[in-house]
Amino acid sequence: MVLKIAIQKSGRLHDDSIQLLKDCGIAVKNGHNQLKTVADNFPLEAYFLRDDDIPQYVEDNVAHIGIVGENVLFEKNKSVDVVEQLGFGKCRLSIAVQKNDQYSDSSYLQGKKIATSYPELTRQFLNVNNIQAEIHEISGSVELAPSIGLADAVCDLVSSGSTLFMNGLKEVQTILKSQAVLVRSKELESGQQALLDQLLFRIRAVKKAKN
Ligand code: PRT
Ligand code: ZN
Repeated sequence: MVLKIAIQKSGRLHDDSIQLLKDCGIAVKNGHNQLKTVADNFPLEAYFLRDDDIPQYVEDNVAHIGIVGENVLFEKNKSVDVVEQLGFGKCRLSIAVQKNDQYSDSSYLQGKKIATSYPELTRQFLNVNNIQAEIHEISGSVELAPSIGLADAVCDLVSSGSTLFMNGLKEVQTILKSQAVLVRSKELESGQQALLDQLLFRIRAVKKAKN
């Protein structure tokens, strides 16, 4: 019996994910040159994937559990259970406009064009607020869109805000606060659930020790 975990291969969640396992006493070699690896001292196998693919792998029970940002999880809307918020990878998904624009509330966006890598979450926000706006999906360099005339506003991830600032944008409304979470397949067998319970016990102890 082995518990398979999906972890980001490289990027903002990778190091903290590996460190969390390490703090739990589980040694996983980092996956920069490998796509999967077996832990030394816990029946755990790690798969290193793009974060965007992690919800699907877990929904399909190819990976039993995974670590992914809530932003990606909610955008993808896959059928998995959130087991625990992990306290790292914190950021927010926010609307930003050019720094001289006068944004009072979301009605500003009526009829405008919004560039984002998060079309579903943006659409939900617009629907809830009864705004008709055009969503322009792009996969990277979203912050550039207003200055090159591609969009009037962006909906993008922010942590320090310096990327927005450097691109002449200002954050005007947060639509989602996000952090990394541990997710679980809905199809775990009892043996895997028992391993997850052991892992979770350790994760909670680690979190407690840090507070
Ligand atoms: O290759 P792969 O698809 O796995 O990685 P990726 O490039 O899609 O994601 P990556 O590694 O950039 O981010 C992984 C996850 O980290 C995200 O899905 C979030 O859950 C979380 N996270 C936390 C962030 C940030 N903070 C963050 N600041 N993801 C992206 N950013 C971006 C932000 O959009 C801005 O462009 O980082 C830039 C710098 O942010 P500022 O505000 O500090 O300037
Ligand atoms: Zn990604």
